[in-house]
Parts: sequence; C-alpha cells; structure tokens
Amino acid sequence: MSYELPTLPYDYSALEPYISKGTLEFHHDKHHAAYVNKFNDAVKGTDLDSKPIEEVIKATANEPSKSGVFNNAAQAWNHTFYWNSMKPQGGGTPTGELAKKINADFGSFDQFTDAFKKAGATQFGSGWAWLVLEGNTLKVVKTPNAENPIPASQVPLLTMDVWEHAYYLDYQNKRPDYMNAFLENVVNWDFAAQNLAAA
Ligand code: MN3
Repeated sequence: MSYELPTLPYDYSALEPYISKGTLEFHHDKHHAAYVNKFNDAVKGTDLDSKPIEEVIKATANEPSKSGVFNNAAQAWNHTFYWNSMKPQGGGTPTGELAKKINADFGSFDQFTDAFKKAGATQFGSGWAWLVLEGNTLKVVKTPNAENPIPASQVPLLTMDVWEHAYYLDYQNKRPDYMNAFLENVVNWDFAAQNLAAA
C-alpha cells in the first residue's frame, strides 16, 4: 500500500506574497515528493508495508535500525499536515472552542503566539513547531529533523516547518520574519479547530 503525495490544497501562488510560488513548487514537488518516494521504497516488502503511515511512524520511532523508514514516513506525514496548516487569507485569531481553550491553557492568544514563535526560533537547525493536545491540555512543542508528536501520544493540531527549505528563497536567513508571516497571514485556524474537535 503506497502512500500518495497529496496535491497542495491550494494553488502554488495562493500564499503569495508571504510564501512564494517558487518555494511551494520546490517544497512540495521536490522535497515532499522525495520523502514520499523514499518512504514507499523503504517500506516496500516489509511487515510495515500494509500499515497506516501513523502506525509506521509509531513503530519505527526510537528504533535506530529503522531510521530510514521513520525519517521518510514522518517527513511525508509532516508535510501533508503542514500544507493543511496554511490557507490563502489565513492568519487572524481562532474562534469558538479552540479560542477558549487557547485562552485557558496559555493565558491569552498573545501568550500562545509567543510560545509558538519561541519554539520555532529555538529549534536549532531543522525541525518543526507544533500546537498539540496532550491529555486535555494544549501545549506548544518543537521537534528536531523529521520527528513529530505522534509517538509521544500528543495529538497534532497545527504545525510550522522551520527547515530552511521552507523559507530560504523568500526570507533567506530571517526565520523570525517567516514565522511572523505564517502566524499573521497564512495559518489555518479552521484546520486546527477541526483537529481539536476530532481529538
Ligand atoms: Mn519541509
């Protein structure tokens, strides 16, 4: 059962000027596609081949001998989740239950954004910043390289890719500018709210 590269949920130019067509073309068509292809090659013919990708991620996390499967499975999953964490005319603030829960668990929306940006800024090198539900509490976490919150039994609600390939063409080394644009202009709070409702 091979994992298919999903099409982007919007046009390549739909997030401009915050994330360019060129960035999304490289990021989706080259980087994400390569992870998907390598994952399918690595898992083919193994006992994990028929498992859902989330199960593969859980089964291979913390297994050094299976890092090739894990890294490509997690990166295939993370990027699909990242595309859905953004939308054209995104940004703004969450509403409804998600807004209430952010206020309850972080103190305020501003305290959430401070924590999320700090997670992205302090992830040394490549990785991801996440809003997750752990038990009944929202948390911000960061993960290095391909790692994601699934093996820790945290439910991902939202993610931001902080690998340089996510922002270098548009922002060069200025990761904070990319993070501000992500939160102010493209973040998809509807997606996070759906994930919370389904958790
Ligand atoms: Mn990436």
